[in-house]
Amino acid sequence: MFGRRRVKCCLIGDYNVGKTSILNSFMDKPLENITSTAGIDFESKTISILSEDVYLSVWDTAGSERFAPLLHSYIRDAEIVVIVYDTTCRTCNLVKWLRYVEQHSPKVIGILGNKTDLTRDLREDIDDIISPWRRQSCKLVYDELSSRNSPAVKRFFKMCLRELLAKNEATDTMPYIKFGSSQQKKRMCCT
Ligand SMILES: Nc1nc2c(ncn2[C@@H]2O[C@H](COP(=O)(O)OP(=O)(O)OP(=O)(O)O)[C@@H](O)[C@H]2O)c(=O)[nH]1
Ligand SMILES: [Mg+2]
Repeated sequence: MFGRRRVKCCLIGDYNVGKTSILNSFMDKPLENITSTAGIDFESKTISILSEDVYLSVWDTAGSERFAPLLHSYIRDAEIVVIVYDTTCRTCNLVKWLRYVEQHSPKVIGILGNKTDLTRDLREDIDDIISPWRRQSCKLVYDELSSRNSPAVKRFFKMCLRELLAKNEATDTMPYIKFGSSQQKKRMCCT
């Protein structure tokens, strides 16, 4: 019998920063006509990393304030939480999101600036903003890209996974699921 590691990753961040676009890009799905997320959605696929197959489920949350009460229950058991922000916008509440994620102590926090195909604005401030979180026990993975660049999006998720797997104690306690089809997908809507 074969088994593979199961990892949950949550995408969070302000409304309209591109979380769904990032997820679609990761899944090789179209980026046109994406509508604002209502509630929670997830996609999953198996990724080969450090010579093993990892079953990664990526949960896409709604940035709209009215869905904020839902977030806690989805982030609670996520080993990776990725905060997406818009590189063209100075008011993406990065600190607010970092504080929020901190309460849940994920093993890896990803900070992903999106929309680099447009003019950047926030870049110079990022190091100052995230440096206090670098001193914490969780791993911080930071990058900037455009959701239009699917290889870069995939590299970012792999980087997060690699950091997670590198944490020995984390890998020891991760639950396993039975080997199934190479790609699985399920949707939920909590509106
Ligand atoms: N130029 C550009 N536009 C992008 C990029 N990523 C997303 N967008 C656009 O930004 C808008 C919002 O994208 P979404 O993926 O729906 O953003 P979201 O964070 O999921 O939004 P909510 O679900 O409402 O929280 C859409 O019009 C996208 O086409 C990018 O990398 N470059
Ligand atoms: Mg969305």
